Amino acid sequence: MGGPSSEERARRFYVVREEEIKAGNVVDVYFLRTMEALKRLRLENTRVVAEVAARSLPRSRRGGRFEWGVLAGVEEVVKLLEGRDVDLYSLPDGSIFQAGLPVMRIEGPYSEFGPLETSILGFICSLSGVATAAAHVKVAAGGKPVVNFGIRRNHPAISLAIERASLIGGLDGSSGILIEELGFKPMGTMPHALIVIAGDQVTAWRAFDEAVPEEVPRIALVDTFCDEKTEAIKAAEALGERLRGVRLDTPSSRRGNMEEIIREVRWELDVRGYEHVKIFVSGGLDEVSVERLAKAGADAFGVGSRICGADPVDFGMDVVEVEGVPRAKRGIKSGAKDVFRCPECLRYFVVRKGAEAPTCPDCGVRTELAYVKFLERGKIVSELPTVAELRERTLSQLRAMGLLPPVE
Ligand code: PCP
Repeated sequence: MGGPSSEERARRFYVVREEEIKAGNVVDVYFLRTMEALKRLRLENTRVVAEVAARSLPRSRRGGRFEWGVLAGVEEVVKLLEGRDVDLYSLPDGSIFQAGLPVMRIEGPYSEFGPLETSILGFICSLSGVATAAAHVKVAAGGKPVVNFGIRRNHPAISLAIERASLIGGLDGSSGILIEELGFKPMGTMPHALIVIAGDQVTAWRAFDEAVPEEVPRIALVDTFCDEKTEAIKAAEALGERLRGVRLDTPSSRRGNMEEIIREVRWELDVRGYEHVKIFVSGGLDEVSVERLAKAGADAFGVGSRICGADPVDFGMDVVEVEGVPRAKRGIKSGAKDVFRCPECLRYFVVRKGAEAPTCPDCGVRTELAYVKFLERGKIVSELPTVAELRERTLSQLRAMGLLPPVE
C-alpha cells in the first residue's frame, strides 16, 4: 500500500484508476501511520470486528433530515475487499435503513481492511447519498416516472457509478449512454441547442422525429422561444399522434407559477384533443417541487443536481470488538451484532451476534436475518444482484411502507 508512482501521477483528468482503488491508494494518510504504530506494537494483525452505521441522514428540502435512506455501494465494497482475509456481512444494496443501524459488519485482521476505510466509506457514503435523494424524489413524484438528467453535474469519471446509484434509488432511467452496460436504455428528450440551431421549433421537432429510432418517445421541448402553451399546441399540431409528450424546462427567470403553467398546458392540449400528450418537467427540481408539480398534473420528471449533487450519508466505520472482546469508542455500542428484520412491517432489530431471531412485538412474527454474508475469508459467497433487481428491491420496500402506490 505504497504511495502513487511517477507514472500514476501523470494523470490527464486527475482520475484515480480502479486498480489504484483496489490497491488501497485512496487512503487518508493517518491510516498508514496507524499501521506503522500498530506494527511497532505488533498489533497490526489483531482480529477485529468493525461496523458501519450512519451518524445521521442527509437533510430533506422539506426541512429537517430524512427519516430513511437507501443503501448503495455495497457491491463496490465487496469487490474492494475480495481477496482479503475478511468476512463481510451487510444489508444488500437497495435496503431502506435508518440512522444508527449497523448496515455492515467486517471481521478479520485489522491490517486486511483497516486502511481501506477511506474507500469503503467513500463508496457507501456517496452512493447511498445519491440513492437516498433519488428515492425521496421518486416518492415525491407519487410513483410517476423520474429520470436522472444530472450526470453533467458530476465529474465524468464517476458518472456511471452515480447513475447506477440513482437507479438503485428507484429512478426509472438515466440519460447517459453508458447505462446500456447496466441493462438500461439511456433516456432523454432534446436540448434547447437543437431548436436554437434549427432556428424554429417545428423544423427542429420534425427533424428529431425523422432522425431518431422509432422506439424513442417523441417528447418535444416547448419553452425555447415562446410561451409553453403556445409551443405545446404547435408541437401537437406538428407531430399529432406521434407526439408522446412535451417537455417544460422553463428558465428560472420565467418560472412564475409552474403549477398554473402545467394546468394551462394540460387544458389547452385537451380542448384540442391531444389528451395523449404527456407533460414532462425538468430544471432545478427537488422533492418539494416535484410533489407540487405532480399534483398539478405533470406526468414525468427530469431531475439533475438534487440527485447527482446529493449530500453524502454520514456513515462511520467503528471497531466494536478486539480479539473477541467487546470494545468501542464512546457513542458506539461495543460487541459484534446481527441485524434482523420483520418481514411484515420491515422494522429492524439489532441483537448480539449469534443471538436468537427476535419476534416482532407489533406483528408477532419471527424476524429474519437481514445481513447477507458476501465474503468469507475474501471469497465472494453470495449473488450480486443486477441493478434492475436492486431497483425493484427498493421500490417494493417503499410500496410496503405505503410511500409508493401499488403496481397497477
Ligand atoms: C438541463 C436539462 C435539465 C437540467 C439540465 C437538469 O437543462 O435539460 O433540465 O438538471 P438540474 O435538475 O440540475 O436543473 P439545460 O442545460 O438548461 O437545458 P438543455 O436541455 O438545453 O441542455
